[in-house]
This record gives sequence, C-alpha cells and structure tokens, in this order.
Amino acid sequence: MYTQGLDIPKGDKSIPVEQGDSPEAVRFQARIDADEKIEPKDWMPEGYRKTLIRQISQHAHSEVIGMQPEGNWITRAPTLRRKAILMAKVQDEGGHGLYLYSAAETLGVSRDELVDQLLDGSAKYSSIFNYPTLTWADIGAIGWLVDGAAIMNQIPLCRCSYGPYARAMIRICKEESFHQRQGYELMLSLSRGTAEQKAMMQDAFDRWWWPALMMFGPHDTKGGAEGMKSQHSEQSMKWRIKRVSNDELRQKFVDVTVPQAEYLGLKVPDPYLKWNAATSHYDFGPIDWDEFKNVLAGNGPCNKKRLKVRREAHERGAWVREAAMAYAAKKAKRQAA
Ligand code: FAQ
Repeated sequence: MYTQGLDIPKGDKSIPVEQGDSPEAVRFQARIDADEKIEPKDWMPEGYRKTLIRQISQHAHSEVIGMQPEGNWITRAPTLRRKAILMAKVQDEGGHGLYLYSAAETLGVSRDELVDQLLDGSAKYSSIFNYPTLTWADIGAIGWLVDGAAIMNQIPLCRCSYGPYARAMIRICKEESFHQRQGYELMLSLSRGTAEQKAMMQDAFDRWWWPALMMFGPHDTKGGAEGMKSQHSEQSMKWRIKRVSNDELRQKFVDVTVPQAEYLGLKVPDPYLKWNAATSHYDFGPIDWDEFKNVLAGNGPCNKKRLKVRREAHERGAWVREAAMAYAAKKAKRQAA
C-alpha cells in the first residue's frame, strides 16, 4: 500500500554506501536531531536504510510466525466468546505483518525477498515465538506478557524517525493494547477459578516470564553470555530509529508487570526480585543468555516446527498468489485496451 507510485530506485548508486560526513549526511543527521520524519524518497545513509529493513522485516516475520502459538488454541478455546476474541487477535497479528512488510517495501526491498529470507531460515524473528503453548493459560500469558512487552517496546517506535514505520506502529500499538488487556482479563478469570486453574496459570507464568524479558534483546552494556551486548542500539538511537534502550524498556516492563502479577496472586519465578527503594525500580535476577543464544541459533523448543508450518502454509497459498497475479494481469490488459 505504501509503495504505490513511489518508484523507489533499487540499489541506487547515487546513495553513498557510507554515510561519512558528506553534506547530505550532515543535513540528514540535522533533520533527525530536529525530530523531522524521514520519508521514502528522502536522501538517507545506506546504513540507515539497511538497519530499517533489518528491524522492520524481523518485526514483520515475528508477527507472522507469532500467529502460530496462539493459533494452536483456536479450535480448543473454552467458550465461543474466547474463540471469537482469539481469532480476531491472531488475524490482527497477520495484519500487523502486512503493514510492516509494506513499510519495509518503501525502502526498496520486495516483499518476496523478505519472505524468502524468512522461509530459508536466514532472517531472524522474535525469540519468544519458539516456545510452545501447552495449556489454555498460555493464551492469557501471551496476551498479558508477550503483547505487554511488545507494546512497551513499540510505543517508542511510534516516534521512530522513519515516517512509514512510525505510522504503521501507531495502528499496531492500538491493537496490541487490546491484545494485552484481553490476556490480562483471561488471567483474571483464571485467578478467580479453581485451585487447578490457578496452578495452570502459575505454571504458564513460570514458563513465559523469562522468555518475555529476553524479548527486549541483549543488554545495553556487556553482561551475561559472551557477546550478548546490543550491537545496534547506539547507532539506532543516534538515528532515532530506537528511542529507548533495551535495558530501559525491560526495566519498565518489570516495574509495570510485577504489581499486575501480585494482583493475580502469582509468584514471580525469580528469587532475586526485590523492590529497590533507592532506585524506585525492581531489581531482578540474571537472564539466561545461553538459552537466548540457543533459541536464536535455531535450537529453541519450537524453531523447526514454526518454520516447517510457515513453509507449508506458503506452499499451500501458491494458488492464491497465482490467481491474484492472473487477475491483476487481466485487469491491466483491459485497462490498456
Ligand atoms: N529475538 O543490537 P540488538 C510481537 C537480535 S512482535 C530474536 O539489540 P536491535 C507482537 C537482533 O535482531 C515482537 N532476535 O538489535 C506479537 C540482532 O540481530 P541481527 C517483535 C533478537 O535490532 C505478540 C541481535 O540480536 N518485535 O511480539 C531479539 O537494535 C503476540 C543484537 O540485538 C519487534 O521486532 C529477540 N528477542 O534491537 C505477535 C519490535 N532481540 O539483526 C504475535 C521491533 C535482539 O544483528 C503474538 N524491533 N535480537 O542479526 C526492535 O525493537 C529491535 O529490533 C529489538 C532488538 C529491540 C528487538
């Protein structure tokens, strides 16, 4: 949708590979510093364009792969109301993927290229979607924690310097906010249920808490496993693609979520979790970065299954793409006649 009529030059040689301190680069950074939005046809350093394609496409892939863990429960939702909500939510995630692929396309890359990178396993998507949904309580935990973490990370992206990404994020955040609330409301009803339901909720919370904290990415400064320092934050913050650092967002998420867990009667699975009156934040224990690295390397509990399902869905959808292309060609021919 965004790309209609944009005529973006692919691999345009007039855009220098290195931003350096050319007059264009200086003007570009001044525009960023003045909080101006950068639009698709504006001059931009190649590194800025590549960083955006990487981040936006990873984000799009996450939304699309993220449909699977919850989609797994649509046929088994306990009531018609819950089923209708879950179907709408999963559909929303697919829609988010589409807005994001469209935003990435404005940077001169095609959706086909991006989808191929997902299917051949060379593109990343969020670590969180490689964990299984074992019980119905996982659906509540995902809405509350995963969408909760996603909103925490994505609200600042509404102020991202790149116009098409920032505008896509505004709509996405509105929908994510509904998703988070439905997840919390689901947990709230379990918290008022039987002892078995409460135990199921605690079990889901125990399994999703740490992976949710990993969603924010590596530490701003070195910590945990070898090499687990955010590589892109410094430059992305300078370009105002990212507005708040990984660790700051993670801390905000912990501070907001712990009281919500307590209200539900849940125990946070972290022996080091403690309110720190001096900093007015919760201190929390070390993240298992080896687990994170393992998931990113393709060895999480569900990585292989997620990609297999996605590849099969893509193959099964080939006839739809072919039919759409044939229809577009027929329409174009009629218009030309
Ligand atoms: N998983 O230098 P940084 C959702 C990678 S959407 C996998 O800090 P950056 C909605 C990172 O890509 C969830 N990889 O990187 C929903 C980089 O690798 P690379 C997705 C991760 O980009 C809910 C390397 O580590 N949200 O949940 C992860 O500056 C329910 C170094 O990291 C977004 O994508 C991770 N968790 O910061 C859907 C938001 N963390 O590319 C369905 C937009 C880091 O060099 C159901 N993205 N890596 O090979 C962002 O804000 C950023 O890209 C970060 C990472 C913060 C994720």
